[in-house]
Amino acid sequence: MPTLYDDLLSGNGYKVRLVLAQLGIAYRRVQLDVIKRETRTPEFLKKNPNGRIPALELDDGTVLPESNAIIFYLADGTPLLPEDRLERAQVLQWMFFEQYSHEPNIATVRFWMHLPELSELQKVLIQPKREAGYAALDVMELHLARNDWFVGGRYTIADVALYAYTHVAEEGEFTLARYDAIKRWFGRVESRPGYIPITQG
Ligand SMILES: N[C@@H](CCC(=O)N[C@@H](CS)C(=O)NCC(=O)O)C(=O)O
Repeated sequence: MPTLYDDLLSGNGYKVRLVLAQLGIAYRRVQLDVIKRETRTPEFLKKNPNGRIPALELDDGTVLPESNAIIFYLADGTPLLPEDRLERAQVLQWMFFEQYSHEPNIATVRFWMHLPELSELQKVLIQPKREAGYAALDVMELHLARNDWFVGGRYTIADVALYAYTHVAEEGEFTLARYDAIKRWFGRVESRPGYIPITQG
């Protein structure tokens, strides 16, 4: 049975929990508190030298970090990842977009809101990150105004990757008021079989 190193606060961890739940895969979950820096212990750094969760430890001891790599691995051969060559590339297209244009802005600002206080650098960076976060939401809104899902007309791990931090963006004080297509897509994601909320371990 695989072991997931995770933190219930983490949207990156939630991507993996959601896919595991929807695929009905049994697993062990180890909670590491990122605010208490429990991912930076010598013991965990041996598993993931990058000191971050999520990381999935497979039965043979291989440790796979990076949320989008983990869900790609889990979803391969299931309806959550298309077989078509172009559609697989489009899934990756949205997952790279998530990691470059979305998560470093929306997830980071949300995380900062959970800290007792911001550093001077964080105070400077928060406004540009907020603007870049809204730019990513605009791109999603444009796509979802014309499409029910991100790739191939059906629910895939591209939706999982983007849903994880978008649906909690308001915790980072992003307003979703003008994003009607995104809010309708939330409803579609939340009605998929096996859906679990971010708070569920
Ligand atoms: N690109 C990575 C990002 C992982 C990441 O930033 N994890 C955060 C929690 S969401 C973490 O472990 N932070 C603890 C630290 O940096 O010490 C992924 O998608 O998995």
